[in-house]
Amino acid sequence: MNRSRIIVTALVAAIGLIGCGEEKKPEPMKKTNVEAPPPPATIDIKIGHVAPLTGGIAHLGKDNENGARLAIDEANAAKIKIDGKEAKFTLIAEDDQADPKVGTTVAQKLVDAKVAGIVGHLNSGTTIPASAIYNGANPPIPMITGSATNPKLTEQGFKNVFRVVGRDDQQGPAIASYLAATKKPKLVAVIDDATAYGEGIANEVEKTLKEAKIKVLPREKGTDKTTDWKAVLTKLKGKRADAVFYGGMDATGGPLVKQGRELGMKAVFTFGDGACTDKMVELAGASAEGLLCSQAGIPPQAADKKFLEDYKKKFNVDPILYAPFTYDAANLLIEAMKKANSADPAKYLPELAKIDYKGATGKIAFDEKGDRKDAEMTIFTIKDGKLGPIAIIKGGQTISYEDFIKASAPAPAAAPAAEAPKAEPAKEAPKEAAKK
Ligand code: ABU
Repeated sequence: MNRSRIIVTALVAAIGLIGCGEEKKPEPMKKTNVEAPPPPATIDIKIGHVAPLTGGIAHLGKDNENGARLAIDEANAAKIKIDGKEAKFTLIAEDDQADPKVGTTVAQKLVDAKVAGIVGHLNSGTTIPASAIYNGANPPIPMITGSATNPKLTEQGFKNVFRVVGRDDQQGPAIASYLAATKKPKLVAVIDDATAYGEGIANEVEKTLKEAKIKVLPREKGTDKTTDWKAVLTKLKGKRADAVFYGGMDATGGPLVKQGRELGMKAVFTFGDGACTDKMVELAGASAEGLLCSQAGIPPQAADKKFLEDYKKKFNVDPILYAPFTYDAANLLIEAMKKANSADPAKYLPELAKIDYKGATGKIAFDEKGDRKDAEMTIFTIKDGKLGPIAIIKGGQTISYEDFIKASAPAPAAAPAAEAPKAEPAKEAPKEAAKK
């Protein structure tokens, strides 16, 4: 292309561009009276959670805390309205170290922080003294434990105290009766860790065994820190007990069964809920095989499927023991606030007392003492290195775990049930199992 043709082509292109591209001046912003809507009014609601987050049973404390945290996070995502305002829930998680003194200090701290409700504590030994602090607040602060099983908690007459698991005067008879019916021991050794929980459940077990005319050796004791049981076990080995019941937690129960087997004891080792976890396998290895234990509710794997999925997604682990129950406890507080349309403890407490709620652990309603009506008890064993449920006791009736799952609708997440011991399971727990 020669020079003049290039110039002509460029001019035509430029004229074309001017013709096609109408230059529009930006219109000046029109003034309008429409302004951005104000952010919704919010109401900040603090809920306390207390459990041991340090020490030998910190894994159980975290399990409890996770359950409550999931409920709080879900409530925030749901943008619940209370008194016309969007509720912003905050979980204040405290560590009571499973120590009754620390428990009351932490309880006072939460009262001073003006929490609207409490999920906790984990241990009976901390929950009972802490409940007096929450009861003494003005107004009393509603508290729901998802794990403390000593009956004394709800026998104090405090109207602000609730429990979503069963009690040890249900659990003790349930595990003792199952042991008696399936293993038929003639002589049983009973050990406890000298805590409110450990001593209390051991007393209930001993009472039930004696009522069944089974001999019980004089009580042996440790503490909630004992991990060397050799002196106690050596003494018991000489007595040739057919079974050993230990009232205490898994951190001390694991070493107990391990050392018992190392000493050559053939007795059936039996535990309550504090030592009815997978941690027993971790701590005792093959020595844990065949042990019997109980939990004061449905097993975690039988909880609502959506809860189990959401829990796994959020924390990347499965619940260990009572996380489904602390999840329900937090949701119960929130539900009562919704019903009262208020987070004022004085206003929502009456709604909590009369609540009828379908939770991840089933239907929940409280009796006049604040205990869960019709709480289930579950019996477990360890088979092939896995803790699995074998029987459910409810309303004095014992049914196999398979039958319980079949009868539950909608079907919960299936968990492989461990094989029941060969002897006939108890058809009915003794009177105490149904007593409240
Ligand atoms: N229920 C077993 C562990 C908690 C307690 O001290 O009651």
